[in-house]
Amino acid sequence: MSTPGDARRGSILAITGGVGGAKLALGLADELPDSELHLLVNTGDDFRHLGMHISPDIDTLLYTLSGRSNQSVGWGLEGESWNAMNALEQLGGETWFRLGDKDIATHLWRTQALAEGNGFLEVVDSLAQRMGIGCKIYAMSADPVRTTVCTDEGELPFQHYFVRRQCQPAVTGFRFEGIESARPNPAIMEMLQHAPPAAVVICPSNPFVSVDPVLQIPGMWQALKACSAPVIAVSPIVAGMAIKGPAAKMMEGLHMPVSALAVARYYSERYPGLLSGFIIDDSDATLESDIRETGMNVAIGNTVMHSRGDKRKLAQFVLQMAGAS
Ligand code: FO1
Repeated sequence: MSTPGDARRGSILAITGGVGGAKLALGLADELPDSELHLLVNTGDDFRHLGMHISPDIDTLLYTLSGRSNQSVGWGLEGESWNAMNALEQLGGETWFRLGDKDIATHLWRTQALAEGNGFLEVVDSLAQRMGIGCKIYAMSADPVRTTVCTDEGELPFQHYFVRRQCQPAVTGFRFEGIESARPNPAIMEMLQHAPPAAVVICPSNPFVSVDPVLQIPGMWQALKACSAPVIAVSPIVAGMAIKGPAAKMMEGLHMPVSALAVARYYSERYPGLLSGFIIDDSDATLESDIRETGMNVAIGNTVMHSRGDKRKLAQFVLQMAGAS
């Protein structure tokens, strides 16, 4: 990994969900020494499926950071074969959630490790090590939190809304089952209290189903706010559209304007005083003064990450703002 630049004063804690957040995480991994990057990941999308424990956001990060992710869809592994799914289909089994043969190995390994009594946090750590990932990946909690999407057709478990129903039902809200009793990852609380990072970055992940489950673990956002680090978010909405996934559709369902400003206001109302900086895309430059009114600094740059170079440049931009905040 490359040498750190001028703006850096220590480690970075990045909060992320799946595909969108993993892009910036990869840029940060290219920029920072392994020991200085800590990734705090949503596990609200996890579910049990076909007898296996699936952790989509953790796996998206594992595959992205180990250079093996399927670049065209963002999740799963490159060069997959689908023999198990095809055979399952012939048996009349459930195939709406596409699990490639190699991906299944990850789920089998994790499910067995958990069944043998290993803790979830240790299992995540072990998988990262086995995949040769140097930076630290922290699940938000060892306790199960499961995102449920409230829709005009009733409540749906997250993957049923997202994959099985293709985000068709209109969203009316969200519930994070189990969150009241979930304990934050103790390593993160320890870090925030005794060795705070130089900055906390909220990746351009979905605010409602990727970032909220992490921040709403009891004590989590308060500990982030109380630590000395600036907290900087990158808008997942660019020019009134979500770069990836259903964030824009969800905002419409929640009767919110679809804009980076609405995301900034959402974070500042839900987590007062947490964010000190907000990064928006060049195409949203006219929103700057309204976002500043929420009390945050605003930085404007290219936040759309197509190439590896784009990811790295956005990471540099984030680190610059972190150094300046
Ligand atoms: N997303 C899909 O849209 N369709 C799928 O069939 C699918 C399978 C899948 C398998 C393993 C995995 O780790 C992720 C998978 N995803 C799939 C992505 C996943 O549902 C979402 O990326 C996240 O949960 C949202 O962040």
